[in-house]
Order: sequence, then structure tokens, then C-alpha cells
Amino acid sequence: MALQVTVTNATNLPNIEKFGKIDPQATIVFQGSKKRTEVIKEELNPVWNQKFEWDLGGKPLESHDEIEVYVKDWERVGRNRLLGTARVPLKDLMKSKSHATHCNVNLVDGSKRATQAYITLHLKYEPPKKAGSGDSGADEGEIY
Ligand SMILES: [Ca+2]
Repeated sequence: MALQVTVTNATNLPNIEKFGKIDPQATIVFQGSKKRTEVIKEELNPVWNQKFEWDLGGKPLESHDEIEVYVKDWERVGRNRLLGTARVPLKDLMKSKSHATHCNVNLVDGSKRATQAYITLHLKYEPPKKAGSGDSGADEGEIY
């Protein structure tokens, strides 16, 4: 059982850099566990195409589950600065028959005001299997 999030790209990020352009990096937080994309240097429309997976440890998703998205400007010195953030509820993902959804999410700034920026995510949920063949071991034979 797992949740997969592919961070495809972001568009129209605000350029808060005084010289040159921002260096965006996206962070996805699910149940307190963080995953980060690469930093893309000097780009307002970064393309990451990176896939992350969270093992659900045998627990199915619940309807109040959500992921948090943060896009920050990477800084060589000092703290990275927030460009936009969003919360994405996973309810639709659970309801979807294919257990996969594609979403284009509007980012809000640190004061929760809408920005012109969007991030595109692809979500996939591997729900619990119906028949309970709980014990693994079936795939282990090939090692020897
Ligand atoms: Ca920077």
C-alpha cells in the first residue's frame, strides 16, 4: 500500500530574486514525512518530473488525508524562501476508480493569498488488496 506523487512542473512562479531568477525546489509533506525535488536553477517555470512514494505501512488512506506542497527559492546562503504553498486533499484520489488523479494546483503565498503560480502533480494510490495473502515470501525464491 502506497501513495505516489509525481511532481511534474510549476508555472509562473514569482521572481523574488533581485538579481537573476529564482531557483525553485518543491517539497511534498505527507503525514509529517517530507520529500524534496531537485533545485532547478534560474527558472520561473521549472520542470521536475520526479516521483516520490510513501509507504502507508498497511494503513489505507482516510478521507481527511492531504498532502502539503511548498515551493521555495533555494539560496546558497541563508534560508530558502517560500514562493507558494498549497494543500491537496486526497479524497478525490480515493474516490477515483483508477486511484490516480492529475491536478493543477494554485499556489497561495505565505499570507494565504492566491498567486499566479500553479504546480502540477500526478497522484496515485495503491489501495489495500482485497484478498488477505498477508505473508510475503512468494517473491523471495529467486535470490538463491
Ligand atoms: Ca535563489
